[in-house]
Amino acid sequence: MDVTDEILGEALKHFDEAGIASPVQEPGAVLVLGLATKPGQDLDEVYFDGSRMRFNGWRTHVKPRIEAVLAAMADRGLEASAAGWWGYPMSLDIEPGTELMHLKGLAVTAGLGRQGRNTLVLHPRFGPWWRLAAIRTEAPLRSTGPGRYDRSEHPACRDCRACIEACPTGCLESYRLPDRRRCRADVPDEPVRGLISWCDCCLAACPIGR
Ligand code: B12
Repeated sequence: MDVTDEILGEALKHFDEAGIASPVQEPGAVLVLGLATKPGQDLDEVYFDGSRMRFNGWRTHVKPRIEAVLAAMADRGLEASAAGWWGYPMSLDIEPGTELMHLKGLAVTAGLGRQGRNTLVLHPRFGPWWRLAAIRTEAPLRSTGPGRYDRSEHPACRDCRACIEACPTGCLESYRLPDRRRCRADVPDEPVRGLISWCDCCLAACPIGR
């Protein structure tokens, strides 16, 4: 068992899915982690502290898992850090000039799934009902996937347009969401109570992982 298998084994003690996208940075790799949405594990749970939105679900369910994986990597002498807050990179968190980490592309690169028409990465078992997080490391870990961002059509979506038809605002095009402000899940830069309405219509319509 090499260091890549050991790290993946550690990650899978805490997450439902794990893979490595490499080489996406030189030197090193990105450990891509997936957590399925389950009853009692609502990663979308948010609450408001004044006008600030707090991602309580992510804090409760993802943060301790990320910390456990980081600790296991540190025990092996591997330098690593969570991408963005607790593995969730948002444009709000990244340094000026730094590119936003595209978790969906990384998950595809790591071989964990492929993007569907709803733009989400469809997992063979969970379908769109899983969330992604990432850990950057300089350790030379072995890639678990094709090592490139495959943008070919998802076979399961070829004859299916269920997500496009289910979108209540019509903002979803095949494999693209050209204007995110029209998506009901859009989060304004300065969240204010009442503005957020999570919408899972394009997930609920997907026949994969039901
Ligand atoms: C910004 C953002 C949003 C925006 C914009 C969404 C979007 N589609 O871009 C808004 C607020 C609308 C949003 C909504 C949601 N989001 Co969001 N979001 C993000 C964030 C922060 C960045 C996404 C990004 O980079 N978008 C940029 C665009 C350009 O990327 P793209 O959609 O993949 O576009 C590519 C494809 O179109 C591809 N392409 C073009 N043509 C073709 C053709 C084919 C055949 C193929 C295969 C590909 C392809 O090329 C484009 C460029 O690479 C990520 C976290 C992260 N840092 O990655 C989460 C993330 C993508 N969101 C996620 C989720 C779950 C959601 C919601 C379900 C939330 C909710 N409960 O409502 C909805 C789903 C809406 C939807 N159908 O996308 C998850 C997705 C997990 C998964 N299974 O894939 C992520 C990864 C967050 C996480 N930590 O898990 N989100």
